[in-house]
Amino acid sequence: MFSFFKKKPPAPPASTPAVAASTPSGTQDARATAPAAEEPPPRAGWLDRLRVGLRKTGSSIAQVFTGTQVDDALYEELESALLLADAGLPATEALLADLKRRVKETKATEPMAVKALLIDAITDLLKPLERALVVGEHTPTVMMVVGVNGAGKTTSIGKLTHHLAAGGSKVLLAAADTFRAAAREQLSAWGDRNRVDIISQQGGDPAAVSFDAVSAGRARGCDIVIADTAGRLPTQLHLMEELKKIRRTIAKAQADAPHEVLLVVDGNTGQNALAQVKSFDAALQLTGLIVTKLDGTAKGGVLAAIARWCAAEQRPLAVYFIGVGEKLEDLQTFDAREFAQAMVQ
Ligand SMILES: Nc1nc2c(ncn2[C@@H]2O[C@H](COP(=O)(O)OP(=O)(O)OP(=O)(O)O)[C@@H](O)[C@H]2O)c(=O)[nH]1
Ligand SMILES: [Mg+2]
Repeated sequence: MFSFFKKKPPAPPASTPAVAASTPSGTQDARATAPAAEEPPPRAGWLDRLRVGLRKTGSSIAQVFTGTQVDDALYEELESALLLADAGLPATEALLADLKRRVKETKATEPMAVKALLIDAITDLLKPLERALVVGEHTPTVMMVVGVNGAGKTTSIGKLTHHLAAGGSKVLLAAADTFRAAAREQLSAWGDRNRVDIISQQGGDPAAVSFDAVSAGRARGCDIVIADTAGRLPTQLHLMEELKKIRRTIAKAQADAPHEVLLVVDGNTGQNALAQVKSFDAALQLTGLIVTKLDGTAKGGVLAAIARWCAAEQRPLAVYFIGVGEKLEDLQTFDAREFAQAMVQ
């Protein structure tokens, strides 16, 4: 069973080996050490929504296995279905090679058996992305949330804040999208729903707001500070430069922060999502992702593309959460096998 996030005590002094935040969250050991992890939200309804969301991809991949033969035609159809699902060429090629190896090893001859092996192959590809968000190691844990306009940053922060507050964490939000009044109001609305404080400043400098929020978070003994940033700026300003400045300024308020730089990507944007991962990572050294809108027309394969890129580039990014709707409970932890099953159906 999944915890929504993992609570850890503060990191031990430098002399003892630190319990790495990168400890694989999937291990029993790691999960067992989460003392006050919140009761996880029900997953069944969520999985159905993900299945429905990915149905287009799922049914077209499932279609490949409805025949009676495992032959070249089947592999060709699968290649097309994966490419259509936004998996991209490198991930598609890697999955096909891995699948053929598994088929050979198990001597599978039935298409349905090959379909099960494909689920295994996709699961293994996606597994490195599956990691719980760690909170509690730093006081406060500082997160910076970035992403293009409309990706779902503010909504995801609202949902995440709800879960963190419900789990007993004291959260402070920084409205670092200072250019639009609506952005502050939107974040405030989520803040009110969750009874958390917000630092905002109309028309102020986003980096200054972030600095104030981290300083206030330290002074007030907050567990978590989350900075919501803009996805688009007035044209004369360069988004990446502004975000880099926020990152640098946060580090001035707390030396080891931000502890998490989360990119929110819209699951419907296909291969463009991978392009966003690359450019935001190059500018900001991401730690993880939240993939939203997987309840819509998303095809899901882009997670395979991202996983493949992370492996090739040795960038151990996590997919901490996925969004499957607009309601509070529609943010869920990412489970590689569940996702692979929903993709293939
Ligand atoms: N269906 C669905 N809609 C979502 C999801 N996440 C966010 N949205 C919707 O996407 C729209 C944009 O979300 P925001 O949270 O405002 O996006 P943002 O990244 O903060 O946008 P900017 O601040 O303009 O850069 C809103 O209408 C949200 O309700 C999701 O998982 N599923
Ligand atoms: Mg926003």
